[in-house]
Amino acid sequence: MKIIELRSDTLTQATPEMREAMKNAVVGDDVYGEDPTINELQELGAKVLGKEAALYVPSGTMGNLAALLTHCKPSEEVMLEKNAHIYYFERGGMASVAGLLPNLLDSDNGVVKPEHIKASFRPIAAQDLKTSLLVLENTHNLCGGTVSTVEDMDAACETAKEYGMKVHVDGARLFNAAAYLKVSAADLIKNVDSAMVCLSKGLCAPVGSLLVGDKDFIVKARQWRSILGGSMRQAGHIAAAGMLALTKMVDRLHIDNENAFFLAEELNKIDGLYVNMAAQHTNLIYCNIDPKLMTAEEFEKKLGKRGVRVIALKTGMIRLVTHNDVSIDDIKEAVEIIKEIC
Ligand code: TLP
Repeated sequence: MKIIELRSDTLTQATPEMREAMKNAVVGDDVYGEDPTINELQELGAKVLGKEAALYVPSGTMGNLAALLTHCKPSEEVMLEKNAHIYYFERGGMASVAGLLPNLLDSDNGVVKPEHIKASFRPIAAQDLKTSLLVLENTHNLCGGTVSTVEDMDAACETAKEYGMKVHVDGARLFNAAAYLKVSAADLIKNVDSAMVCLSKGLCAPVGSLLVGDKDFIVKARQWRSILGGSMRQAGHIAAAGMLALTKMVDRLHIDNENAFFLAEELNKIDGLYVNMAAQHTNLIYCNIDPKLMTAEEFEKKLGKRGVRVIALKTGMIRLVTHNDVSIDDIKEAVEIIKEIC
């Protein structure tokens, strides 16, 4: 049976060019700073993202956690949107490993505005608590892959700085946001202190993320990466795929965003399914299912049996994600199967 994989862009397979590059990579021991491919990837990542330095980490989760540990001390507070991936999906690492208290913010569909920050800020004098960091997520996963603009990012940063907070961006899909807005990823994060971007999602590397910031931040984050068990020795083999992720795959992300828009419009034509098109910016589609039709879990199961893989990630909703391994024809085929099932 043919499989149309729409659960996540994390399921993308390395391209043939990446496989070749991984085989031929020149490598060394990265703990000694001697892996030339990792060094090259970090230099390129820093350049592309407009920061002084970059650190190659095994996963987005580790990149985010290393950033929290670097910016904050235990018992301090971190502001983040109430559906943030760090809060929702990262197994409570911010509390259990970093000892940090979350202060959950409201947002406009994942976009954190100055008023949301101001409404939740608790003055140090009242609470004897330091709020040291604001986390922004762009694109925002659970809010529908929604995008914060350059202006939104800058305004949030300005407010964070007024309150003495640093700013970290969970930019797992920052390049999808940049493609949607037709701006550079560097412009989106020019005023933040650190950002994590994933090479392993829409960019198709098998594994790996980059954490960027100033040199001092990256020196400290490197120590945290080591403590977290993320030093990877001859990981130049996978970093070689990361190089191609940055050089060859960024420019095609607009296709995934456009395919998702097409798919979302098609889903909206089916009775009992509903996608909020106002929030349909990038490659993640969150589709509401009328409970009279079936539950999201039933929908996931029924589609799965027909080879269309989706995921019931939120109550009453399924998520579908477009990426390099699903063509527009695959999407049209998936739509026909969805129609039949509904
Ligand atoms: N997201 C995954 C799942 O964990 C839900 C997905 O399929 O979307 N930040 C954001 C915004 C993410 O969406 C993810 C992964 C991460 C961080 C974590 O990245 P990894 O999986 O590399 O640790």
